[in-house]
Amino acid sequence: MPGGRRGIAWLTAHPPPGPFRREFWRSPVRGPWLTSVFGVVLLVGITMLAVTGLLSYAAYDPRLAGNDLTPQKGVLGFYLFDWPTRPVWLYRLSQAIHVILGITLVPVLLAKLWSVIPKLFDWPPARSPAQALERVSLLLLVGGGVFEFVTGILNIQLFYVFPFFYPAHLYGAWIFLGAFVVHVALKLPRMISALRSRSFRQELRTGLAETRPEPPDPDGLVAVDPADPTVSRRGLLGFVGGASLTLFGLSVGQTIDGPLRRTALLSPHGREYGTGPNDFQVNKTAAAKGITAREAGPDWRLELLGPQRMRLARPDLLAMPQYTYDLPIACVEGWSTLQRWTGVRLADLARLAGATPGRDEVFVESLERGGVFGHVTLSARQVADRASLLALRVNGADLSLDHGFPARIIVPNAPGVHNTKWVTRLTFRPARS
Ligand SMILES: Nc1nc2c(c(=O)[nH]1)N[C@H]1C(S)=C(S)[C@@H](COP(=O)(O)O)O[C@H]1N2
Ligand SMILES: [Mo]
Repeated sequence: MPGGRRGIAWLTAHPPPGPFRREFWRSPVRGPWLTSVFGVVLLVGITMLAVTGLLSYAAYDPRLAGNDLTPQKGVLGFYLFDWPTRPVWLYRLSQAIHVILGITLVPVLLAKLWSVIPKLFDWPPARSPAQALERVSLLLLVGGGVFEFVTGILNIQLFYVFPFFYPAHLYGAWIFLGAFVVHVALKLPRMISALRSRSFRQELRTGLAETRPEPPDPDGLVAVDPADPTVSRRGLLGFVGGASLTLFGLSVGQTIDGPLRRTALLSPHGREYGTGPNDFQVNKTAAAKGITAREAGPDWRLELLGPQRMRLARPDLLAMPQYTYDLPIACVEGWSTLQRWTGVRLADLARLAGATPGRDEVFVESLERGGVFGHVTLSARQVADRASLLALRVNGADLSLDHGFPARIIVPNAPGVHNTKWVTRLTFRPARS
């Protein structure tokens, strides 16, 4: 085998058999226009996934002690800000978009990968340093993208059995986004010209019999020896769009209260949550967390720590002014529900402990020992909001044990995981910033 430039020429002329030969890829619909249609959908969709994903990370406010599920995040936290409590539906909407759009885009992602698969078998593997670099960046792009979709979907399907989900999904996101930005910058002009090369509406009017390959392209997506079409571009777009719509239809119900919720067949959670006013989605049951009716019974006390210390029984809390608000529980997994909560204001409890609402944050601890969900720090702003409650009742009834009896946190616009159940201690302390 000759070396140097002649070697590359020789390699180019002698690809191994199978997918490394351009004649292997014969689909007559593969081409820059088709790839660009999937590409533009992913460009918009993945941008929305990135924004909502980073917002979700901000909503966790990992700067507050104990909230950081991604230790050593370092510079990745550069953009964090004091997460607001209003509008109360913001996290619910943003996380629903993140999860449901992510599920909906899966067919588009697969179609896009299918449409460019000949590039995976480019031969020779590295023609020049520049081309080698581009291929490595594509590896990060495809690998990172697939990794983000797979970890995200595993998490919502399997709850948190995947212990390093948060750091993996966060670090993966930044690697993927880096490759994504480079890829978009490199390909945007080509995408635009490819989209202009054919009329979308015309394509939707073109049936199988009139389907012809796109003209040969420098990227080598178009087949050199196309087979007879077995599907039109319209048919393929319809199939991918239909698959996306189906996934959307089977998952969007998890954000809707009422009978439509039953349409969320892709939601893996059980559908028996409780009875009467407490009949709504449970994240982790008391049994799953080892919370017994006894420790949540009459001997339960709420410990308040601050400049003052005190212990309150549930009747003491019920004797305080009670407030009722309609607030959502919006889980990072994408499901959400709006319920009517009644309880005491965190600001009132702060004053009882001698703390100052608006200045002091609170560290919340649950009867649940260990794990990442048994405690949370709520910011001074969250403590001060008039709708931030230590809830005792829901929809006019006592909380069920599964929903956090005797008392749980409900904070407007907070991620579900910050609405700690089975609260046993509140420690008010000055916020650091
Ligand atoms: N102590 C404790 N509180 C918790 C959890 C938990 O596992 N343990 N799960 C959290 C999560 S992830 C969510 S989404 C909400 C769900 O509340 P629900 O089960 O009452 O619907 O509770 C939060 N509070
Ligand atoms: Mo959650």
